[in-house]
Amino acid sequence: MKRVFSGIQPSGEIHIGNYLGAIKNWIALGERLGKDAIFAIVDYHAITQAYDPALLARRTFEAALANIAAGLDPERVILFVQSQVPEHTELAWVFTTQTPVGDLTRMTQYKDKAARQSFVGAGLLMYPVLQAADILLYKADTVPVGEDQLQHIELTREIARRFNARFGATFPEPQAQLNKDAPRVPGIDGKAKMSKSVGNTIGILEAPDAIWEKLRTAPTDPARVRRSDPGEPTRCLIWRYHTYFSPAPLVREVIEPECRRAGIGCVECKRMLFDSMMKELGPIQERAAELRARPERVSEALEAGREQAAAIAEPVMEEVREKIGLLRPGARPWKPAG
Ligand code: AQP
Repeated sequence: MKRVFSGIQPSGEIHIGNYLGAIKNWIALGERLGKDAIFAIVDYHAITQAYDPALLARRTFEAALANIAAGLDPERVILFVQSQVPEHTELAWVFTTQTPVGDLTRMTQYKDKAARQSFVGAGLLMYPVLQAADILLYKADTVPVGEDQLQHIELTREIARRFNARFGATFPEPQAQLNKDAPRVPGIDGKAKMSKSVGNTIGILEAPDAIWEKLRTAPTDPARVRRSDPGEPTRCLIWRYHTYFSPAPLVREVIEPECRRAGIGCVECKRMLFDSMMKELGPIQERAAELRARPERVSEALEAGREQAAAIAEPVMEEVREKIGLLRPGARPWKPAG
């Protein structure tokens, strides 16, 4: 692994699915790779779905703030805003010319999101092409993501392969890297993947009262109708969340056996989960409050990140412009006769 790239959309509040599935992994990779760990708040992706322009800048800033509060150190890694490095969209255009439309219409995320929207913009279809550009612009070989993104990373590999075959070796074929403990965090509805656009999230910066209210009303094992009914933890959303936040011995030695013999009720089990969750989220929320009081720390970090990202992206884009045969400024496409 030489260089990693990953992104997060500012399409709503950063939730525990993003945190467990992606951000925790980013933090660990940042500690190992330093400035070869590159992360972007991908705002051009967020506008592929219905959004409020009055909120986008704030959400973008908040997403950066949440990542830093969660432990991503912008002095160690590169953290920046996608739209501030225009080569992302430029490379995406080049890649659209190399991507069969059929490859895009079969993407599961496109089909799911298109089914939920009354207006389906072409941007939603092109989303994975922009994602390929995000990754390949930095010649990243590793992409730490949640399971929902695996299909997109496979497409990125195909785009790299096709480009290299036509224009000469340029891009690596990147590999996805999953956080094996939480590749697909279920939503608080207990049905779909936790997703900002579905509205089934627990935000990492959400107020503790609001988090408790969501846990309190969340579904549990349907077999436990009365307090005295024994449960099967592996069927229960709350048990799954315990595996993410509670110490393994507590899950193994208390939660699982006590649920099976109806020794604890669901509300008690949810209380224990809430305590474990707040142990992890509490310090993140405190750091977020400190950053809100000194927002210049976030804007300065993003500005430094923009410069560092641009320094990598610009020469790669120039290499692409030359390889695909564009007329470069001041150049002549033939040698003078004689
Ligand atoms: N539920 C999840 N479990 C594990 N990982 C997840 N990720 C998202 N949801 C889960 C991972 O978080 C990273 C950033 O995701 P994103 O915000 O860029 O896009 P997304 O996957 O489309 O996330 P959402 O919340 O579902 O956003 P919307 O609803 O706006 O599309 C990615 O690595 C993702 O895999």
